[in-house]
Amino acid sequence: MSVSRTVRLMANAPGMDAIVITNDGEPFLDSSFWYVTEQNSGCFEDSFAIIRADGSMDVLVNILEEETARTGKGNVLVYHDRAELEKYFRESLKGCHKIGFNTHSATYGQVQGILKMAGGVRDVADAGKAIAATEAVKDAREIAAIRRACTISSTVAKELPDYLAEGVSEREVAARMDARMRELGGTGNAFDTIAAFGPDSSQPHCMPGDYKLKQGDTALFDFGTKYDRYCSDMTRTVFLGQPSEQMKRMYEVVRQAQLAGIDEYHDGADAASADLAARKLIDASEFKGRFIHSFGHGIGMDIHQPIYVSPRSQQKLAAGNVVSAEPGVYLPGIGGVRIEDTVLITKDGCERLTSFPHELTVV
Ligand SMILES: [Mn+2]
Repeated sequence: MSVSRTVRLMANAPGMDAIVITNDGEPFLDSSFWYVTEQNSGCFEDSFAIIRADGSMDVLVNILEEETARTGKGNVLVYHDRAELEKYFRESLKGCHKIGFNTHSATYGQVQGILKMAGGVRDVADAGKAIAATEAVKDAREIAAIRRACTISSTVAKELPDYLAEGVSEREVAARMDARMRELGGTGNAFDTIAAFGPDSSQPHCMPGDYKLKQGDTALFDFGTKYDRYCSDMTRTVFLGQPSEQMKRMYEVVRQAQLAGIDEYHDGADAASADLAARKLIDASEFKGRFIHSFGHGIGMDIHQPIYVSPRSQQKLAAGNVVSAEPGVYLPGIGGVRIEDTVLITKDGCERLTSFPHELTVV
C-alpha cells in the first residue's frame, strides 16, 4: 500500500497544522482539490478540502456536489447554508494555528473569507511549494492517464499531414484536430490548440486565424488533450511543399537540440542541464539567440506545473516527473520551428510518452 497523497503532502509542509484547498467555479478551479480528493467527476462550486498534519482530510461541499464527493477520499461534510459551512470550518480547524493555502491559485478574497469563517487567531502559510512538490511526482494511476492522453494526441500528430492542403485555414485545421482528439477519447483540450502557418509560425503562441496554407509554408501545431483530467502536450512542425533551405536548416537544428536536451533528462539531473544543452546547440548555429523560451515545464492536471526547465532553474528532476521537451527557433516575418514531446523521467533516464515522426516532413 503506497503512502496516501495527503500524507505525502503534509510531509512536504513542515510546521503547517493544516492546508486548506479551495475549489470554486471558473476561473477559480484548483486542480489540487481533485488531486487530494481523487474524485472521479464534478465538484467545483464552493468546495473545500481541509488536510490536517496527520494527513486526515475533511471535504466540505454543498448538496449539489455531495454524490460526486462521496466517490472520493476524505471525510465528506455536506453543508446546507453558510452557518453550517462556518461550523464545519471551525470544527475542522480546531487546534490548528498555522494554515497553508495554495498560493498558486487561492485568491486574497478566498483566504480572507476562510480565515473569517474559521475564527480565532491564525497564521497564514504558503503551501504552494508543498503542493507543487507533492504533485510533481506522479503515481502509477496518474502516469496511466497521461500516457493515454499522449496516445490520443500522438494519433492526431501522425494524421496531421492528411489534414493539410493548399487553401486550408489555421482555424479549420485546429477545429479538426480538436474534434479528432475528442473522437479518440479525449475529455477536453489541454489548452487552446495552436495552428500557425507561414510567417505566423514565428509567434510561439499564435492563435489560429484565417491565414490559408500555401506551397512552401511552414505549419506548426502545438496541442494536447486531457484524459481523466490529465494533459498531454506536443508540437509538430511540417511543411507544405519544399521549404526554403533556411527553414530546412532551422528544422534540423531544433531536432538536434531536442535530442541533446532529452539526453540530459534523468532522475537526479539538474533541470537547467537539459535547457543549456539544447540552447548551446542552437546558439552555436546561425539561429543564435532565437530560442526565446525555456526548454520545458511540468505537466499534470494543469498544462503548466511548476517544474521549470530553464537556464536559471535550481530544480532537480526526479523519477515520476512529467515534463515537456520543446526547443524552438523563431525568425519574425519568416517563420518558426518547434518540436515538442511529453517526457516521463525514470530511474534510468526518461521515456517519451508522445510519438510522431521527428524527421523533416514535407506534405
Ligand atoms: Mn508545452
